[in-house]
Amino acid sequence: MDLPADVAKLLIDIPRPANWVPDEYDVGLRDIMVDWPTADSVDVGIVGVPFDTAVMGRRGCRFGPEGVRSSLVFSNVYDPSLDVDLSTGLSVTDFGNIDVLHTEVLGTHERVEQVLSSIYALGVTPVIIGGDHSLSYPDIKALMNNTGGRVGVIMIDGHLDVRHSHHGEVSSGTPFRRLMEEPSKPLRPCNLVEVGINGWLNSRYYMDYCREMGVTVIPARQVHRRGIDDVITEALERASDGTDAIFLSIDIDGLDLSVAPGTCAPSPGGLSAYQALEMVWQIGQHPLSRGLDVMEIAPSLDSSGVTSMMGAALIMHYLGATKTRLHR
Ligand SMILES: [Mn+2]
Repeated sequence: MDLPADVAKLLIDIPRPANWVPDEYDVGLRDIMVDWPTADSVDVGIVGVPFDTAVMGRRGCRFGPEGVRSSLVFSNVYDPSLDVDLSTGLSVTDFGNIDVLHTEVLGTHERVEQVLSSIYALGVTPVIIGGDHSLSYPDIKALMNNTGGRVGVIMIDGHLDVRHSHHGEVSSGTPFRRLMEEPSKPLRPCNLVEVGINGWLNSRYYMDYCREMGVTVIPARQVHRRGIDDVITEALERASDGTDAIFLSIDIDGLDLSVAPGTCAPSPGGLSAYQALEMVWQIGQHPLSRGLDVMEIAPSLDSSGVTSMMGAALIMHYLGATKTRLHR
């Protein structure tokens, strides 16, 4: 596979991690990964974006790609609970990390949009490891650039992320308003579903904005009371209504702080590990699913690496769901 030269030079190669605990009957994710420059085609491509300059609070998620990749090393390609085996029928690569500009938020966004647009143009479904949530703007913009019609977005997050700005600056709290205000093919509010909103951390002003615009907000407490299957059904209905593609964006702070302590703003009462995994499993199998980002994992704020392990498990579920989607 060929990427344009100006795009390829924005990618920093990551050596494939070593296998720590070999067993001749195990097949690990690292064993099935292919090298993209020599592969004929690739179904899913991992892309790291080590950038957290748009976090206004506790930083550290620029090390998210490193933390999550270290946990992915331990992944076997078979999950008995899903009964999915990735050892055949799915081509996975790692494009490495995008060469970001740590002192320039918008300059970094331009690079991310450029790289991911080229990856989408190859027909690859990207799995992006952040990095702060401001980056979901270029992640989703790249999909919009490669889709004839509209894109629907389902996001898991403790926060609404529809701020005008942080005192004039683009931040990790602004990406979804920016997408809805795009001049060309903007994200339609009726196709945006925000799941897991929670805690004493969101302004009434922005909740009112979402209601007035017609954004679907399903707070964490409602998820716990309704049950996750019902929430997924509604989310998919809304995100697929009149759209050509669905993007799933996960801010790890949408999960409960017991399973995601390693992030800027941990969330008491957020989604459980099971609820988040089930969302990825079901949404990733939808015929329109075209990408995932897993954002805001900060290993330096983590407890025993559990947040990185959670991120790796969400990515493995998306790989399993994508294989199922492609072979249906
Ligand atoms: Mn967020």
